[in-house]
Amino acid sequence: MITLYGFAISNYYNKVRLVLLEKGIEFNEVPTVPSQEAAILERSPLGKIPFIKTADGYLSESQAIIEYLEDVYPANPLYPANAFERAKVREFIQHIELNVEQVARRIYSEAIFGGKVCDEVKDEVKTKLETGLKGLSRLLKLTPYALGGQFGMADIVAWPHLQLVALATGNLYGENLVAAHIPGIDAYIKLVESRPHAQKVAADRAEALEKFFQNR
Ligand SMILES: N[C@@H](CCC(=O)N[C@@H](CS)C(=O)NCC(=O)O)C(=O)O
Repeated sequence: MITLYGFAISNYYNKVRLVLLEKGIEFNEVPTVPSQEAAILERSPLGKIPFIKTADGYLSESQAIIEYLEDVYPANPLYPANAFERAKVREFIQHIELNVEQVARRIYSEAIFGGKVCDEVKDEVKTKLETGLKGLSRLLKLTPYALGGQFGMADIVAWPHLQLVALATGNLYGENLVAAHIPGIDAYIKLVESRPHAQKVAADRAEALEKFFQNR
């Protein structure tokens, strides 16, 4: 049985959790916060979440995890059967994480958690994020799912990341940069959230966020 470590306010945790739910894989969850403690660093080399425990050992990095899950549990496939289409999904995921989510991550401390980010970083992130989002809009099809008519890995990755980037940019710049560069994104998010597993992940995220902000 797979054990998933992390917490429900994390977009990367929710990406892995949604894969587990959509594929119908049985799993346990162990609430875990990122940490530099030796016991966590042995399982996830930078102390980040999510990570999983498998029959063969621990595995970190959400993309490595979901690829592993797809390989080991082929039922309910979330990647297309065709090799080129599969590569296009991976191209999309790489792009959204490298050029959109990881760029936006630098402003979360102020945009979401009430910390402070210097103006230089805010300006740099905005420029890079606009470039990343323009690129993303060239890959996105929204017909009606991210890359075509079939729900799959591209949606599982786009859904948590784009919502967070939309929230963060709206809060910090007074403009939701995701909506500004990707027309139709709100309807797409609603479409993904019409799926029962996404609804569960969204409800658990809302509850975890409420608790997180109450306890600060
Ligand atoms: N590339 C990693 C990113 C995971 C990540 O950034 N997790 C955050 C929580 S959303 C974390 O653990 N942050 C703590 C830290 O950066 O030290 C993945 O795909 O799993």
